[in-house]
Amino acid sequence: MNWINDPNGPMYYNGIYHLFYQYNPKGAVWGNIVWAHSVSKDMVNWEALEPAIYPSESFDINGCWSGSATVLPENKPVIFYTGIDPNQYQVQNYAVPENLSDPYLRKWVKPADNPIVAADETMNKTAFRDPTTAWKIGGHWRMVVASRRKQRGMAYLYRSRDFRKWIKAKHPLHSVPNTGMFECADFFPVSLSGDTGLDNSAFGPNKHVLKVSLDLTRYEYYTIGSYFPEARDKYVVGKGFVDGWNGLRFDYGNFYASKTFFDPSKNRRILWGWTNESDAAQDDAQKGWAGLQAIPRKVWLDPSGKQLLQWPIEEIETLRGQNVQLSNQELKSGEHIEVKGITAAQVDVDITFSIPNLDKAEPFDPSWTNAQDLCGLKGSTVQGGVGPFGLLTLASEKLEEYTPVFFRVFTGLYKHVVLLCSDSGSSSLRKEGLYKPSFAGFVDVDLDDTYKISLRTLIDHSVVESFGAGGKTCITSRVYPLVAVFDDAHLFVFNNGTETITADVKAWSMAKPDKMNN
Ligand code: DQQ
Repeated sequence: MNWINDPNGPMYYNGIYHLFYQYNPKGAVWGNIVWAHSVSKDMVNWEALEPAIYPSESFDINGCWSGSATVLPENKPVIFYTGIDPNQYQVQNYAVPENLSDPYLRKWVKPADNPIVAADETMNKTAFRDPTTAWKIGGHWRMVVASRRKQRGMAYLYRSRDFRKWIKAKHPLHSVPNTGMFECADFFPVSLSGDTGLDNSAFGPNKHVLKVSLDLTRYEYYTIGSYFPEARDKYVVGKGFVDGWNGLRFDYGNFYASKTFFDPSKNRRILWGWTNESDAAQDDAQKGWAGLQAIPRKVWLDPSGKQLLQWPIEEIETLRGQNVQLSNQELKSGEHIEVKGITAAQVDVDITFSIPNLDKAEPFDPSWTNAQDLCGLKGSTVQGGVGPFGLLTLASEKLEEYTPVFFRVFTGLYKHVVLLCSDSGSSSLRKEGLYKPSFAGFVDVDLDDTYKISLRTLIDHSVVESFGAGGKTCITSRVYPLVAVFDDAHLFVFNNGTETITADVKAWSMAKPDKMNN
């Protein structure tokens, strides 16, 4: 029930995954914010516990906002979070488990030396929040707090020797003009090769990622670069990365305030993100809940070094049931073919499309810099040469409603340009009260080498989460069909390009998760 937003303090501790999240115990709108708490052994089946952190002291009396967990080397977790004080100022607090031998860490205490960090006179006291997981290099711990200075996004850096007394570094870790407020900064190392994750304190031959959520545009972007802890403690964005609102995104759809953590049990880095509703506040009040956490994703560096890759955690496959396959399925121009025998409202689909001939791809106009605008212009029914081809998810039998997830291939100056769209324009017959954007992102693949491209989509009633080209471009959409629900939802593969495409489709009905111990 009720409202949830940002994932907070994800961590793994003694065999249990913990996820906290911003939660309103009193309704399905944002407000009265506490840290709700859920625990799991596999990040699929969860047990909801009592809220772990809620307003109780002067330093958080007006709200317990977002933050992160750090598991100290002696295996002791500490939470950092933002408290809203009696002046509505944002201060950074810490909390520790009351009893380390409680396997669920239900109760958290806020030591008396809180707050540990407050904005000084040069800073914006009402725009200073969301402390990161801390990392230690040499004798010093570090953490970042997100902020702004006028319209410059700021990632302030703090250092501590004892984890209690935190001092602001002379220079911020990073700052960017004209982005507006940074929220929920996340800073972490990635291995140069392979998909193994690194602990936040790992330092060596690796790269670092800085992600910020932009309050103004309500989406996030990340850059990959180098971190120099010994040289002014600076993060330097790598060559070729766009450092601003037009940068690379974890997700080109409805996905915000995300946060990663290192999972030492499987040596991987996991990404959590909040998916807001796209219906109206009165709909949320009526259904009694709003917001969800997207399926956790493993994240690592693409071998090219030019971007990250993401993939739904392997544990999600434990929900797979009935499986159907279409092998080498030809899709001629204008065809749509149903994937029958699965529960199309709750399904995991994995497809590889083969493109026999790229010659007929439409020319790419270099003025098309905005993927979402391009998808709005060239929707799933606008015939192209190579594509649009892909999936019609949550479709009614006669296609009065459908959410297409599809590729379109263009001929660019040097190589083919690939667009992935998740278009909610036709997702619902409902005319009013829904936000129906045509989310899209470009996919950095070399089709000229492979003539193949893959698409994995996880569908769950109102959620469509898509991973293009092995997790290079990801898009999450929220849609609210009226007809294509439960057993009346269908799944099709389609091709509206002039060129024939073939598809290898695997689809699995997905079961509902259970409580943690069942
Ligand atoms: N949500 C929290 C803030 C954060 C924002 C408040 C991002 O701490 O900046 O609920 O969605």
